[in-house]
Amino acid sequence: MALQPASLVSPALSLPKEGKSTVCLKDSSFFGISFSDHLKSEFSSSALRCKREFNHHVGAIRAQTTATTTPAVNKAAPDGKKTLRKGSVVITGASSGLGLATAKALAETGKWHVIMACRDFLKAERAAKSAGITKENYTVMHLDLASLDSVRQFVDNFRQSGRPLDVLVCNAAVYLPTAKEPTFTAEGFELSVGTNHLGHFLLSRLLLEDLQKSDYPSKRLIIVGSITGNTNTLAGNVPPKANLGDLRGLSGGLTGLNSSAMIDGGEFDGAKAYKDSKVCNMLTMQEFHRRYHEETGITFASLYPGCIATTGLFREHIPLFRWLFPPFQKYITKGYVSEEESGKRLAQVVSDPSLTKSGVYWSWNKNSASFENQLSQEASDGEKARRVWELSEKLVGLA
Ligand code: NDP
Ligand code: PMR
Repeated sequence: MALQPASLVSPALSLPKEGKSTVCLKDSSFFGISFSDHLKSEFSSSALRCKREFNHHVGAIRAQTTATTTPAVNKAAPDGKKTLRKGSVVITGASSGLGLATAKALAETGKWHVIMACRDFLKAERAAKSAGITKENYTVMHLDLASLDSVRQFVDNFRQSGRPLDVLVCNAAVYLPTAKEPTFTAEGFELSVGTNHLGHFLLSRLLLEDLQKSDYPSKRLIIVGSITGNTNTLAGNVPPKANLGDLRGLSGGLTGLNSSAMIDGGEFDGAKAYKDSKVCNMLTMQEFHRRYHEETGITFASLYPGCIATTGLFREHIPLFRWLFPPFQKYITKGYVSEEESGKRLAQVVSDPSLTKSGVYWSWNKNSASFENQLSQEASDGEKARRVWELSEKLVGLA
């Protein structure tokens, strides 16, 4: 049967071209999701064209595994040019999708050693092999973000490995759109926010110290965000919308017992919990920037890599969704990117010398050029960022 993507959305829907436009969506339904009322969304994006002068200024690269005692920049190259040691990057959830594609893109340059921080060791090893990542360019280390003990254990193991930490990428996530009831992490937090936000919050807070110790020229902490957490976009206006409310559920510990499993204190909704977790990711990046950028020189960044409609993120969605979603994104919204392309984008945020600005939420335009995008009002609310930070540090045992 031929697929007719045009029939997937109501004709009442007009999608934005580039730049500033207003989107109006009439009552419509898509993959079981229905809309009420008209949705209006302002799209504003000031495109910033970024040059890719990749590593011209650093010259040749030399491999090195235990760099804690070796300076990042050596003077040993025969041509007299300074050389830079191999960068060391931790990527969470590198066993599939965006994380794996990024690991591959970085490893292929020969300039990075990738620590694949994954919950399933064997799956990660197999994924690295089938992606063709060569042995000397990666290490798999166990990390289950749904357990704070595992996060702490990972940090200990990483430190014992003696590797420096030059870049940390918080990429792993779960998305549970069909769950009727909440499920929980080892410490009893709702699983999506517990994994995507709280696990990464503890990890990045602990590893900040290690990043600070790095002598690499550009140290970065990157937290993957998403368009669906930003209600200033059409995608972010697809119900259920992200909304952290007054954070009463988060302050109650997201346990689903005496308090709600949802950050805003409402009824459990798996799709909303994921989008809320992405708002937390983007707020955390900004709070890191506010607190630590000036003092440490670390670049804090977030990004929307594009709609990678084929990844394992949608594994819990109904089969019809998984079948229709890629052509819908390819032919209707045109927001689709391949895993390979998304990996190149995140690899740029890790290592491109032109993407060192801190506090930025990166996106890419139709020509795959990066630009600094605008976050929604909630995802850029400084006061909310501070409160999410403070509540999160209590929940993970840092305060
Ligand atoms: P995938 O499901 O392919 O990758 C998610 C990764 O997270 C997997 O490696 C998974 O491990 C890992 N993971 C899940 N739970 C845990 C845990 N408890 N501990 C450690 N690792 C865990 O999805 P994507 O590649 O699409 O998602 C990657 C990032 O991109 C996410 O942050 C997502 O929010 C973001 N994103 C994705 C978009 C898309 O269109 N796909 C769009 C915008 C943002 P395992 O292999 O063991 O399951
Ligand atoms: Mg969305 C420009 C339009 C656009 C883009 C870029 C996305 C990205 N989506 C867009 C539009 C729409 N989506 C429209 C108009 C609809 C209703 C017809 C729609 C529906 C939809 C659903 C049901 N979209 C989805 C879902 C999901 O379950 C995905 C989700 O929200 O996961 C949290 C999703 C996504 N759409 C995207 C992206 C990137 C996703 C994946 C979500 C993410 O990782 O943040």
